[in-house]
Amino acid sequence: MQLYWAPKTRSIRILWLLEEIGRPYERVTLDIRNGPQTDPDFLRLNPMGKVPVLVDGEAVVSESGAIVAYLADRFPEARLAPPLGDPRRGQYLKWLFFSGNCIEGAFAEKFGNLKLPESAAGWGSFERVVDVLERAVADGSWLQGETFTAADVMIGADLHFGMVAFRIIEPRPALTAYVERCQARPAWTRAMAIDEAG
Ligand SMILES: N[C@@H](CCC(=O)N[C@@H](CS)C(=O)NCC(=O)O)C(=O)O
Repeated sequence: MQLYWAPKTRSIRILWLLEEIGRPYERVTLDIRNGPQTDPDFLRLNPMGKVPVLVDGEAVVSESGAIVAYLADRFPEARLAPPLGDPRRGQYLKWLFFSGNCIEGAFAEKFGNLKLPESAAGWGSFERVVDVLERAVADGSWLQGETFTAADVMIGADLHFGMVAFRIIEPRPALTAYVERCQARPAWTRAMAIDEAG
């Protein structure tokens, strides 16, 4: 299993998840400042020319939400996803998709200082997304109660970007505490060390 990745990018989601899973994987580091993501060989893996990409035998997966979903199902022994048929899977999938469908848009709105009609923007507004996230973690546990899942990897990494890396989300006690819970996980520490070294 190979992870094509670059330091200080959305690849941290997959690094963190792979460290949670604890199965062997190989890292293929791309220096995206120098353009290897536009090489034809890489574009065959991801025509978007973006990292992360996971190659697992014949399976080639891009888009971090899809990679996270794939890996959590691929290694059920890691217990990072409710199994098929479990009603908790509904909320689990909601949070996986919330990252790409709502948080990415909200962050773009903030970075680009955009103002779109809330009823037309799929994420409503930056404030609405942050309010929903705050309520989701307000009880001091994970998104699905006492059980840490791969959805926490997606949302936790996004909140890290928003609150720590880019500081576009003002600190709020519940969000800060949630990010700290994520950062306290040994797998997060290992992933960050790899990211720093990369
Ligand atoms: N929707 C993609 C976004 C991936 C993405 O934008 N990756 C950036 C780094 S964070 C990248 O590879 N940029 C290189 C480029 O666009 O040339 C995902 O969630 O995986």
